[in-house]
Amino acid sequence: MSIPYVSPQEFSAEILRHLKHSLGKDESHASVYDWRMSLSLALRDHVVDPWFASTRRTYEARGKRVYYLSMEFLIGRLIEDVAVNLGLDAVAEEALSALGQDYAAVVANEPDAALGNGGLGRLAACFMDSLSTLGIPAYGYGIRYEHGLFEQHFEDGAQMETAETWLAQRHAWEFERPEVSYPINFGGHVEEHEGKAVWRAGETVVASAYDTPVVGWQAQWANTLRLWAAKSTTAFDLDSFNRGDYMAASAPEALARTISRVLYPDDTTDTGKELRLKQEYFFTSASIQDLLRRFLSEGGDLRALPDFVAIQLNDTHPAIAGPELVRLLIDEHGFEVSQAITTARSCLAYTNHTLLPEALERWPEDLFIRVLPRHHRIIQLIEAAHIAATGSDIRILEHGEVKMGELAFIMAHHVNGVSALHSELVKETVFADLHSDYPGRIINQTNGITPRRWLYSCNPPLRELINETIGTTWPDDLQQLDGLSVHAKDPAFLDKFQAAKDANKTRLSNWLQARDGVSLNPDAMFDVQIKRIHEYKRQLMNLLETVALWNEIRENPNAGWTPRVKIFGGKAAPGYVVAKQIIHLINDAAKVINADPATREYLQIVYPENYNVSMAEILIPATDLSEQISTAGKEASGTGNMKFALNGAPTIGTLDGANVEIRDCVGAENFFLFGLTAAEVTARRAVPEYARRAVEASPRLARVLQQIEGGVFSSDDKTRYSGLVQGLINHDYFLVTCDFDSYFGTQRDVDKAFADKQAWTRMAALNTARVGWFSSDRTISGYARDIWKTPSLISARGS
Ligand code: 26Q
Repeated sequence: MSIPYVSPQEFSAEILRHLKHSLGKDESHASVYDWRMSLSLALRDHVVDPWFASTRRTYEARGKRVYYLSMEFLIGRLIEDVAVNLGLDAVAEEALSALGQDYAAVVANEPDAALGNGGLGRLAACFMDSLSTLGIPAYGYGIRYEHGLFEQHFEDGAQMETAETWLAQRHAWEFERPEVSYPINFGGHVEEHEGKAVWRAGETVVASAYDTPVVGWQAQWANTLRLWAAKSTTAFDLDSFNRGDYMAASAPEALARTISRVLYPDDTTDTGKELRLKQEYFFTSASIQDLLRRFLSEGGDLRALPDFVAIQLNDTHPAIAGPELVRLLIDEHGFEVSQAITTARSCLAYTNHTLLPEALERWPEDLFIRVLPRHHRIIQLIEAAHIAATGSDIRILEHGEVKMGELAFIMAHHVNGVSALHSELVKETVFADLHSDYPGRIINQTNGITPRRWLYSCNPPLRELINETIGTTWPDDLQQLDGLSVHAKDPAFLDKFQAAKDANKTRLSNWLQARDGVSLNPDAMFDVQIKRIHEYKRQLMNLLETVALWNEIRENPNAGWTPRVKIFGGKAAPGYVVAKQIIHLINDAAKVINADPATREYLQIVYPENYNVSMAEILIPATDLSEQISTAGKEASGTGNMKFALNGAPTIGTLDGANVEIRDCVGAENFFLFGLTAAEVTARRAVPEYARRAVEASPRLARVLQQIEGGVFSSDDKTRYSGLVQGLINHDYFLVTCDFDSYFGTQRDVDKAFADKQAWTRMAALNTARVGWFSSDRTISGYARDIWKTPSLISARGS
């Protein structure tokens, strides 16, 4: 499959045809929305042929398909993504300009598809891109949330949340499939008839499919992202309506729809919520029913299912897939229990994304029995088989809870961590016992990012420089960036590299000026920390360092300070009180520090509201310094860290997650390392009063804490932060106090390094050159090779 050439003139005509026939508008009355929809539909037309061809080829190959089950797909915008993969990016821009439209404005009109919280959801989106680029037959399965992640704004510095409404406008990329639907049962009870279990459900909703084609690089392949929406089984109740009871008439529909209404905004666990469990079962059951229907319709024998079906569980959220598949094999297809369990396990693999023990999903057993009585019984059978096979002490059902991590592990043929360090810690900590029960089951697949979105399309100046330096075939073979290394000695190349960075900094400054009326000093170092707000990610430590720096600049204004803009971005879970205090404190500190004439030249704090994927695409290319400062052992991998390095921003960071591997690739001399190691963190926690001692040992830190506690940044409410500060001194589980001095000192090394312009640019360029390994194409090749055993169906790529 190759992409047929389309001229800008032809493409203009296609856009106009959609404007007229799909939008019902003529040119003189068209709004930006109308142009955006017409452009999207014109692009979508070009995806259909590669999509059909891929489906046909998959069918003819009679091979294995991958099913990626994820509660989250954090997609962002799609216009540029699709245009770039179709090779129509320049054509689309020219076509719209010829129609008198501002291409950038039309692209920016698209709302982000924010069907995810953060790293896990964005990883799923990058994986979909790579699966298509590599030509691996795959379906992504998830939920078509009516409301994605909430929108954030600040009121007097405090986070406020409002509902996100991406579906208020038509979604241009999807195809509704009303004919593809499945009943999903909940509740009721289980009856036994002659040794056969029959589940009499209490309630049934319908899962209805919406398909979005996902086209890969150069349109060589396209897979499907199938998202499920919940609908009612009962038709509209006309009797109630005729009686005038309008509420009752629409009640069943409203009740059913709540299941796919909103994404849970917590990115650890928000335990015990019945609706969350229903969401998990809803999309998992629909997906399993769908893949079984496809398999059987192709004439498959279910005993051979594992040769044709690879199901990947994105964390434990779809862990009910194990019991659901076992249930269907036993209750509907006559399998014996042990045969059903073995078959299901051979299909399933599980990716773990967290070590925080409190973040492992557990459900109260009584709630679980109420919602999924048949599955509870199946889990007992799975647990019994596990104990019989291993003699293990580990239980799935324990202390009145259903432990989803243990369930996912026991029902998977492989379990993987997401960075080298994380996978080792998975073996040593959360799953140590299961690791010895099932040696060899845990493996590593270090995360990656798609270079199409995270370099090619978000960073045009650097993309063009790379094209002219090493040619244009790097986007699906990112290790080619290595070819830039030799140029990192060439002052002319470095000048161009710096010019690209400066252009991106200007673009960011203009965007911020237009959006928020904020001006940035373009000569300052742009120091960026963007990610969900979490205590373990330590935005608070970054803020403490900022205040300490402010103090020192005030005391010694003529010491030749390196100007910095500290940029923060990210949302806190609405119920996470400490994270919200941290946001408030950053905004309060920004107000005071930004208003200080004595330091204004050297230090500025910026916290744009509502950080999302589209904002990341503007911030990352403009970044000079990447903040990856989590407590060692807590960040499973990180993927933002990879995006920054790829776009030429050196990291200041701890030995945590994929930072370790990034540092190995870029070289220790091109990475600003500080802080305790994971082993030292564990040891330090055993020291009594470690936080208090650390504060006493650091006058610089003690002073900052006194200022915050004393109300220097909260003159309207002097005690606002006393709880936050006392929490640090008395508990500080994430060792902010212990790493503070090391962090502050390393930041001063960064200041010095940044002052030597050419040396800095060289370091930045070497970061870009040496992180090609972090392409999600490499990650997906690893999953395909080690877990799924699926070949590429693109002839040129056979893996
Ligand atoms: C679970 C139950 C109930 C409610 C919410 C949740 C929930 C939702 C989202 C739990 C976790 C998440 C998301 C976790 C996440 O994004 N983890 C990140 O995954 C990345 C991809 O592997 C890693 O790079 C990050 O290190 C990890 O934090």
